[in-house]
Amino acid sequence: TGGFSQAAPTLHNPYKDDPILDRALRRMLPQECYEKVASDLARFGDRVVSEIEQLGRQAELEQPKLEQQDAWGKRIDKLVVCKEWYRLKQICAEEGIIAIGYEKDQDPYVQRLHQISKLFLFAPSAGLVTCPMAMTDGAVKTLTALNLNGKHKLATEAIERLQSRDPKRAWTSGQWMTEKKGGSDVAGGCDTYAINIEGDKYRLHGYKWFSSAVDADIALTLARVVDADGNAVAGSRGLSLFLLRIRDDDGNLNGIQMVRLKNKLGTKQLPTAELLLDGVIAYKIGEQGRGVAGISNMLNITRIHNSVASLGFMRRIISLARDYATKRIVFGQPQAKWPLHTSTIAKMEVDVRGTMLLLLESARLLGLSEAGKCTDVEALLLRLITPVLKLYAGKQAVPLVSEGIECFGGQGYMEDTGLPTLLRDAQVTPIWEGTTNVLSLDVLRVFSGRDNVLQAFGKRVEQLLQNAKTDNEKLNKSKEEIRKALKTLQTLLIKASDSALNDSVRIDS
Ligand code: MFK
Ligand code: FAD
Repeated sequence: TGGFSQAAPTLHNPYKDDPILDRALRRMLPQECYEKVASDLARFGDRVVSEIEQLGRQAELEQPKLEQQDAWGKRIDKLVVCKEWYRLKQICAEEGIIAIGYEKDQDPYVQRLHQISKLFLFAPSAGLVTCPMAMTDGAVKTLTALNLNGKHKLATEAIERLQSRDPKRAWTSGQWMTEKKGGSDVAGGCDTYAINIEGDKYRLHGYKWFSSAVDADIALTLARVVDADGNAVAGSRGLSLFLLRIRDDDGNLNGIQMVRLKNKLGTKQLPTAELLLDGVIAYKIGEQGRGVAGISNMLNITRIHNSVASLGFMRRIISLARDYATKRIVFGQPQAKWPLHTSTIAKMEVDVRGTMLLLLESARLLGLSEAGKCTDVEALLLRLITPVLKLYAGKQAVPLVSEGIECFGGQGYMEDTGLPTLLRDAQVTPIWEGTTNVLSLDVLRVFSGRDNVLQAFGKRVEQLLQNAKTDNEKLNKSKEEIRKALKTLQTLLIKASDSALNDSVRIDS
């Protein structure tokens, strides 16, 4: 009695185990590129299983701490993060998690598809190091888009280091937008002020309410420039974008006090701090008063990364549940032999596959747009798909991971299985980087006053329907239904964006 022990679920190579990723890449990439990418992903998948998974788990078990004073009462604000967290960051550099997205030796869209696929394999094992990676990618994109490379000393160094493959040189970035009064309504909530020292150099004073991965090297943030009379412009047009170093070369904080670390439902591996900015030296980058537009480049990148994380959590719970279904005997046979159980897993699988294809399409469009090879229609589609993908994947993740946890019965609820971490961490994905409602409003922002977006969207759907050649009567009927639904959707979107323009649905209220 009591001698039975249940065989645990096995984590298989997430690339070889994925039912759709390899097939999709084979279809989307030129043959030669496909072979190169597939071989890197298959090798990396082995590394996830043999090394990365344990590091990520340890980061969950050994959570960050903040030591604010030394034994003698001196304020030190020392952030203590486990060595596995640092090792994971080094692995990101070695594996080119950021670099791949920017390398130019392949066809324009190949690098983003490669990078996003690699991140997808990494995300559920990464101990949330994917959060600083998202912001780091967003920072490279933002600094590059502002054309600062070679023109601005710190920005030039940052662009090189943020995508470095050398762990000793590699930097990461933070993204400090949210304040106590508002995270969605950044413009309404921002009470950080910038006082000019000289040229583009300022001192920042304010309080940032959520600052994740605060072990980073640089940050992008928003503040209001104070003029010679001590006044600052209110609202969105008063916000400017700033670049700063968090610590100097000796590791001393740059006019920053870490007030406390957040006590969170999940993302416990990740140090998220409240920061008092008390004279931080920062550089205004981009045009004054165009801070929100400037940081949007970062938002759109981190929103794609966020979708990768949502999908990664969903894929991980399904693949563990599938494996477990062959091992757990219920009522005399493995779960996998019970149709009711397999149909539960099948339903999750279908949901995830659709979102996965949308993610890969966004990566393709992102790569094309960055190479300047996007048509106008494709550029609009990318702008449209990004918030839709983020909100949809985030919204899907929590119920789906919860369903997946249930597949393990009581064991799914046990901390030492590591499974509850997936559910806790999934819960953040619909919240940060824009909540579902805020992103719905962003979709309206895209449609607002731009009939060409509707046309672009309609054209792309029609193109896909035509490509899906079929003589099957049932599928032809579905196509007709999709066409009808598209017409209705277009009418609804026109109405909604008209209302947005007429202020009856105010984007800024
Ligand atoms: C594991 C992976 C994890 C990922 C990393 C996680 C770590 C970081 C966690 C965070 O949560 S960081 C903070 C994230 N914060 C948000 O996502 C804020 C959510 N709120 C919004 O997105 C609001 O819609 C917004 C702050 C943008 C509203 O601000 P405004 O100033 O009221 O917007 P307004 O006036 O409509 O737009 C100003 C300009 O920006 C306009 O350009 P123009 O002036 O040229 O017309 C807009 O078109 C432009 N804009 C706004 N959003 C845009 C955009 N442009 C392109 N893309 C967008 N998404
Ligand atoms: P609110 O804006 O108060 O939103 C509350 C509710 O109101 C939501 O349901 C929202 O959808 C709804 N709402 C808001 N506006 C509208 C509207 N116009 N119409 C309809 N509904 C609306 N921020 C950073 O800047 N940097 C970070 O590194 C960072 N890290 C984070 C880490 C964690 C773990 C978490 C949880 C948050 C982090 N954030 C960070 C903050 C995050 O981006 C914000 O919490 C998020 O954007 C929501 O803002 P808020 O908390 O002010 O909520």
